Order: sequence, then structure tokens, then C-alpha cells
Amino acid sequence: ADPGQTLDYDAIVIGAGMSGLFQLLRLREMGMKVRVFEAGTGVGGTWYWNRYPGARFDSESYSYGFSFSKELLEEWNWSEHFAPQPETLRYLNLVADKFDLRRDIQFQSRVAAAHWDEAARTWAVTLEDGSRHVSRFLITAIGVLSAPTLPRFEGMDSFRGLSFHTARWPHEPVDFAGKRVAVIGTGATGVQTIQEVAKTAGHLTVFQRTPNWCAPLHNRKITEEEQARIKADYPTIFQRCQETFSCFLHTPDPRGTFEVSKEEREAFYEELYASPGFGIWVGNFKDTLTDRAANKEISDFVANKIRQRVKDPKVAEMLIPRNHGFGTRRVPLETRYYEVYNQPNVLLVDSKATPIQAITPTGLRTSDAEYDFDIIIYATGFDALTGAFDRIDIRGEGGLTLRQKWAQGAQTMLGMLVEDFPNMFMLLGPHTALGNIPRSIEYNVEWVSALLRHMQARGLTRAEASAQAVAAWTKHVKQIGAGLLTNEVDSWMTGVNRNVEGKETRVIARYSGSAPDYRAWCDRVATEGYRDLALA
Ligand code: NA7
Repeated sequence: ADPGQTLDYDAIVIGAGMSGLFQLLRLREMGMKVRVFEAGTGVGGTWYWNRYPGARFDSESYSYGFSFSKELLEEWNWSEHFAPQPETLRYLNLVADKFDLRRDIQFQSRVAAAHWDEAARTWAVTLEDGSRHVSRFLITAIGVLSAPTLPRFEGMDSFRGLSFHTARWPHEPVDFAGKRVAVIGTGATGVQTIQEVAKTAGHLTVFQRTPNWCAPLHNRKITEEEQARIKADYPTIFQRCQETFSCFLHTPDPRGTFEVSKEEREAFYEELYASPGFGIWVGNFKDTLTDRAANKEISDFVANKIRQRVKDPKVAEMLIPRNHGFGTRRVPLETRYYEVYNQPNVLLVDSKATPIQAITPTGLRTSDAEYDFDIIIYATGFDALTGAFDRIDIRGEGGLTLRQKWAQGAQTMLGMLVEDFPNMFMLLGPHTALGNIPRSIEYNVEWVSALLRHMQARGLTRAEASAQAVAAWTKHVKQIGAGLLTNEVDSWMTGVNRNVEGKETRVIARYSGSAPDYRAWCDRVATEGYRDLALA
């Protein structure tokens, strides 16, 4: 190593969301000098940025929080089965305070570049303000859905009213009373926003390009009795999350759709539709997302629910997806979402039939009409999975950029390491297990921390994934994704975002195997002494 090169830190972590906070804690326990760079003014990541009205969990609150500290579990009370964003943000602030994390976090510090120096075995991280920080290890904790994307409409800057992307919501409350409001986008975010804004807006116009299959959330307050039971059950709750396919409390029903009678099937669908959370999506018959006929059964069932809930049959038909089956895109969970369209002050516009052509100073123009608005809300989603990486100039060995490396699609080892990018570890990198995300975060942080302890104990300062290990994992991800109906549909889950150049076509963007299988693979790498990595 270059003797002239001094290390500012042992590790730099990018991002102070759930991954970054927990990673900081573990690195500090190892005696490392750590710096976390965070673009926002506070901790919380997703829960810091997404403060749009109605933002909340679709996973059960008590399955979502951190599990690593008994004391924290004891101390914190979730107030609802599916907690709203302000509560989650308070929770993450409590975590930061309780473990005294803030002293190592530098806020309002967006990382612009990270360059590997092979001779010194260090990462040089440059912030947007031009300051440069040198570290042995680089850990990206930059999220899966953290790079918001806006449409590329003409005249976007000309609008004289208020307009914002849901993930860049202002910190001051926005008053909708008496206002003419537009919401563009009907994904999980749009659905949550629409059902909330419709409560107070003077008039709401929803611009829907593609309808999604939504199902009821069935949220409610946690009673005192339930609170006591949850606390007592935490070990069982987290154990169950470890065992299920995607770390949710729900897991696929072992039966195939057509193994049961039509009556039994209907009764099961009814039960799922009436139950809280993701059960209808991830706790359905095991072939729901692989067998076309099975998928059609549940799709027809949900379509009929929409027809029952929406009074105007024309509007109901507009809200029923035609080109993709139930569950093949992320299922937005809702609370009286469909009933919003029965309100006299709400209008649904089909943006596929009559596309938005331009934003105007007073509203927007579609192919057949002009609309005036006071507020335009862009619920238009994210450059998912690789988008946050693409926004940083990351260069590995020989100046190779990560963008070049991934030009033909992401290639990783377990979603955590990349060949030619030594000492860089990704928490929630592409091709890692996702599902109930905090469960994956905790696992990945522990895995990276164990590797770093292994290196620390042996005086090793360089870790790089082998080409074979990367090829094996990438091949596995592709194989396991074949035959899944989800991968035949455009969505962020297949890497498609037409607001971003180069993201027009579908790829196998996600690992779609089970979380237990993922962990077994990761554990094997560790127990075999990290043979899949070059350590030096
Ligand atoms: P999504 O699910 O990607 O939804 C984005 C929505 O915005 C979707 O309805 C899009 O229609 C619509 N959109 C995007 N660009 C345009 C343009 N240019 N014109 C019209 N409509 C547009 O993002 P979310 O934030 O809702 O959810 C992301 C994840 O965050 C979610 O899955 C949760 O896990 C949390 P499209 O379907 O592309 O036709």
C-alpha cells in the first residue's frame, strides 16, 4: 500500500436509512472508524423521503421493525398493524438516538463519486460539495427504490401551482382543502396518496396509465392486549419471517389452485380478500404466479370485487387491469381506494387512451383536453434497483465504471459484491433477496459484518468476488426467474422505467427465489471460509 496515503475512515457507508443505521452500529462494535454520508437532513431513508399523505407499511409493523435488540423491541410500541410513515420515521429516529448513531452521520452530504485506488487499497469518496474522504471499505446502503423519476413532459417547469414527486414531498404539511389536485401514477404510492387526498381535496383528477390489481389492507389500531401478545411473541414472529418465502408473515399455500373444488377456491379467495396484509398476494395458492389458468382465477375474482365496489360500470372497467394478471406487479394494498371513484369530486382519466402531452402554467394538456390544477402530484415511481447506483460515479479497478460493468444488466455475487470493485459491499444491491426488506437488511448487514470480522482477525485488507462466483449467482438468478409471470410484465420489478433512458426493456432485475435459499447460499460461502472471494 502507498505509505503516503492516509485513511480518513475504516469504512464509509452511503445512506442513513435502515441499512446504513444498522451497518454503522455493527461496524462501530468492531472498533472501526466509520462515516455515514446521508443526502437528507435526517435519518430514515425511504421513511424520511416518502412523506406523502397516506404513506404507510403494507407489511405488518411488528414484522418490519429491527429485530436485533431485545431492549428496542421491548421499548417500542407500534400503534397500528400497518404503521403510518410519521410513526416509522419517529421509530428510526429513536433507533439513531438510542444507539447514539448521529455522531458518525454527516447529513446533507450527497455522494457524487467513489473511486477505487488499487495501490492503496482504498476508496476515495467525493461529495457533491467537492470534499474528498478516503476509506478502506465502501458500503452502499442506498436503497432499492430511492431514485425518484419524473415523466419527461414538455413544460414541466412552467407550472405555476405546487407540484412535487411523492418521494420529494415538502416537510411542511400541504393543504388540499378546496384545491384542484392532479395525481399522476397509480402504483402503490399513487393508491395510498389518492385515497388520502380524496378525503379533503376540492376536486381530484387521477391520471392512470396502467391500472394495478389492488387489495384491501384491513389496517386497524393495535389494542393493549394485542401489544402485550406481540411483545411476548416477537421470537416466534421473527422466526416465522426467517422461514417464509419472502420474510413476510404470509407464505404460499402448499395447494395448487385446481387441486381444490371451485367452491373451496372461492371461499379461500374470499378469506384472503377479507384478511389484513399481503396474504392474497404472497399467501395464495402456490401456482398463482406461475400458472396462467391459476392466475386467471384469482384475477377474475379480484375483477369482480372491483365491479362490486365501483358504482359506475365504465369506471370499474377502467380500473381493472387487462394486460397483466393479479400479483404479477407489486399489489398495492388499499383502504377504500375503489370507493374514491364513487365520489362526485373525483375523476379518473385514462392516460393510455388520452396521453398527457404537456404541463402548462395552469395545469396540463392531454391529447383531447385541457385541465386546470392548483397542485400536481407525481406518483411516478423510481429508477429501481440499479438507479441509485447509476447516479453515483462508482469506479473500480482500472477506472472501470459500475455503469459499464452493468451495461448488459447487473452482475453480482449475492447482490452484495461485484468483481473488479474490491472492498465495496452492497446492502440491498441488485439480485439480492428483497421481500420484507428489513429482514433482508438485517441478514445482509450481519453477513457483511461477519466477512469484515473474518478479515480483521487475519489482517486482510482486500476482498473481491471471484468471476466464477459472480457468474454462478447471476446465472442462478436468471434461471430461477424463468417461468415467473412477474417477469413477463413491465414494472420496476423487471427493471422497466420509460422515464429513464436505457430502461425500456425487461430484464431479470430481481432475485425471485426464496429468502431461506438465498441465506443458505450466503451461509455456505461463509462456512467454506469465503472461498468464493479473493481475500488478501
Ligand atoms: P410504481 O409502482 O413504479 O408506479 C409508478 C406509476 O406512475 C405507475 O402507475 C406508472 O404507470 C405511472 N407513470 C410513470 N411515468 C408516467 C408517465 N410518464 N405518464 C403517466 N404515468 C406514469 O411506483 P410507486 O412509487 O407507486 O411504487 C414503487 C414501490 O415503492 C412499490 O412497489 C412499493 O414497494 C414501494 P405505468 O404503470 O408505468 O403505466
